[in-house]
Amino acid sequence: MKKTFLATICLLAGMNIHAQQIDIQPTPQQVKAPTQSLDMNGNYQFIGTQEANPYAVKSLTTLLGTETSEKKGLKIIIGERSDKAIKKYGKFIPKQEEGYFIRISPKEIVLAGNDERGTFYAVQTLAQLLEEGKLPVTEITDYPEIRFRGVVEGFYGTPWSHQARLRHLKFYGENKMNTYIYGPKDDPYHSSPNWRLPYPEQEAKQLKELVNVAKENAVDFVWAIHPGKDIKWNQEDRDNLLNKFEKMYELGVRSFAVFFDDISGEGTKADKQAELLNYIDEQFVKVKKDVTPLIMCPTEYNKSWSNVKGGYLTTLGTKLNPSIHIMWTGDRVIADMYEGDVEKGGMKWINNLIQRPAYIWWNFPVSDYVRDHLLMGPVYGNDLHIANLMSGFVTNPMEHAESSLLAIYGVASYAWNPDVYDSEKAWRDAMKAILPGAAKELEIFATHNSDLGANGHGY
Ligand code: LTM
Repeated sequence: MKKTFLATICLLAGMNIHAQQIDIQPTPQQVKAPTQSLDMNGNYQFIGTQEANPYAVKSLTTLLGTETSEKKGLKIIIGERSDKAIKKYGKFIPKQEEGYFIRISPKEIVLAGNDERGTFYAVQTLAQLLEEGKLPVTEITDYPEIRFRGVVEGFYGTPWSHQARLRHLKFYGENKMNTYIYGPKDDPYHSSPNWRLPYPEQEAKQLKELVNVAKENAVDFVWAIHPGKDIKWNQEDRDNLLNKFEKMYELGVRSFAVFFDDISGEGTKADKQAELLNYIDEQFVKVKKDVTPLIMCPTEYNKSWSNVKGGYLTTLGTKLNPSIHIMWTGDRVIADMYEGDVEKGGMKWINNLIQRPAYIWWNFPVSDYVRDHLLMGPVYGNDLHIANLMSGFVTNPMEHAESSLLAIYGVASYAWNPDVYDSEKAWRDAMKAILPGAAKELEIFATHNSDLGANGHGY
């Protein structure tokens, strides 16, 4: 009798007693087990869309269509903590940057971000929850463990095509990655000989489009320069560097990096590098106000290439302004991260020297040192409990953009919620997400393209 009564109520409210299973990528921090699901019948009234992050609203209307009626239909409330529409849900929203709260009930759907990115991510989660016109009745509280998560296009070889980059930026947004660092070694305008020159018109136009698409997908487009092969430590080259940054700023870039990896000679001097970076920080980043903190890649970017007695890393640690991030690839060029200790190695070793949490440049699945192999195996090897020891985690991919998506999916999953990261599951889920019509075939292909073979880095 009770069951029939409940079923009738549920039917009237558009609910089903059978709940969907919740399987979200990356795994959220907290999910209330759903007991029912809700039929999305297409009648909605949107509340808060005027104030909410416009890219989150756009993503919501792409998913559900536009509002059907102002006063009727299921209420969908969207916005940030400070918005009028969201105020009363404030106590449920996590305080972490990019965090969000979702409530799905027969009365209303709430998509509440702690900030603009949080709202965007709430919509990405909603998109994954919606299956065959149904949503689970649930509540989700979520936020990332690692502040900066993404990709550094930093390999040797053919830089990715414009189309590939556009596809990637959308993929990063969907998978809650917030960073794309542009630094292909073989772009002559990123590195020598042309780092001092502005991009030709066609390339500049494409970069501008990438910046805009990154913005739409909640991704910081970080433009990196690699000047160390022939930089002169004089005012002329300081001006050259700032002029180039100004040109990139005009294209819309608001995040910058300076790489000093893989160079020799004059350019490798730590005190000169620190002086230049601090100069850019004070004359450009702080003056502009809307530019994010600088990221730098040191010359001694891994332990095996570091000479502690020579003082390179200590100099950076003491001299570089504290807001500047320092990248690190681990104990070797190609390595996995672990806690370690101040004496022997690992995260604690490097953080102690540079006096800040390292920003990890993870050299997987980059294949520029094993060019006859594709690296499509699962993402594993990094410690699951060291999120607090790093400021960012970005993966250096293969020059093959599409084939790199498998690993990038795994990194997105790891960097959002490493404590519960499941390497094999992320790998299989990635195949379903990337090639839904041929996931089995992709698994066979990827299984046979997982081994690096013998390589100089011993990875
Ligand atoms: O890893 C760093 C910081 N720099 C270079 C990368 O450009 C390159 O892709 C990787 C892998 O070969 N190794 C490097 O030394």
